Amino acid sequence: MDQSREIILYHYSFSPYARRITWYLNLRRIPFKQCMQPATMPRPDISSLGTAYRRIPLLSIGRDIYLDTRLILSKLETLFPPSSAHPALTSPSPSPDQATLTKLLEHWAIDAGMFNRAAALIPSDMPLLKDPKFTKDREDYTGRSWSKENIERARPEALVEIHAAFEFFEGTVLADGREWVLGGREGPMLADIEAAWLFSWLKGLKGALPPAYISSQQFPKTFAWIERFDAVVLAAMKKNGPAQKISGAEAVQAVGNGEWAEEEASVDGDNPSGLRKGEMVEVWPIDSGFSRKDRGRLVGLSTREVVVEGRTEEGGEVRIHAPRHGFRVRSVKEVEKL
Ligand SMILES: N[C@@H](CCC(=O)N[C@@H](CS)C(=O)NCC(=O)O)C(=O)O
Repeated sequence: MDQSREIILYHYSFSPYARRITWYLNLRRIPFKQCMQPATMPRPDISSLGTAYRRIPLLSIGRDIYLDTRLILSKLETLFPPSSAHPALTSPSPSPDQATLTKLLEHWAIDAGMFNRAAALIPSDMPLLKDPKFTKDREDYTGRSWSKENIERARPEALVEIHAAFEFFEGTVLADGREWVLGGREGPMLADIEAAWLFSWLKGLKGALPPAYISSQQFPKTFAWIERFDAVVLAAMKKNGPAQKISGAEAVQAVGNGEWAEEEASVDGDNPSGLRKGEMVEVWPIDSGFSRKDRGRLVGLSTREVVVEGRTEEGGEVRIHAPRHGFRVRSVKEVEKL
């Protein structure tokens, strides 16, 4: 690994979103280090990087910090083009159908509410959900009650949606007996990751899926695909060995002393908000975790990402990258007028 552009993943082991990234990095044999985080706030390792963002995971490459798995995956696709060292997970010339399905599966899993439905199936008697520290933290995060009654009330509707998701895979995506989402026999692609993270999480979460309603009996193709996928990922992880764990202090040092992962972006002069390079802005997610905002000078703005300047606790300059989709960017002047 290029020491000056080290990849560091900040996550906790049971985060299904983080698995999207650990799987991707392992399948493409891209080396990374991991800085393990507590399941609840505060997360001083992350705030010391100079961002207020609370969601997991977060990825730093050198001095660049990337928020949200959708942006992280698309950056990794660009920064690590396929090579013999880093095999591709997307075809070099995907058919329009393949590219469309991959993108739509991302929206389906994240924007269409599948993750929220899956999360509603976490069994209410799981030790974590009996821990008041955890439930209080998630109540602050989501703004809704995490009482046992509330969790149980949401379950039937969530089960129907998740059943429909299994039906969609069984009867449509995998209906012709294909091994992988895009067909072919070489192995899983990004399109598989875009959907498997939810299915694999639910399958492994004891008590989430009632066997009489959702199991390999009703959905043999879908369960076989999840098992195939999990086996390939596990084999890749075994082969690569565990990613080295580093402390928050080591991580902030590596970031502060690192190189930029990419050149400074520019601000699209025609952006409809009329934002200008160098002006102070606030950036925050609008789908969840919206109470924590990053404030900094605007460095880059396109239809795909917003980049702001930040500083680590030790004073090192960093750039914080967030996707435009699912995030809001506002001039501080505007925010202060409100
Ligand atoms: N759209 C975000 C969602 C990330 C997300 O919701 N992550 C969950 C963990 S799996 C989270 O941050 N939960 C609250 C927390 O851990 O503080 C992404 O794609 O990265």
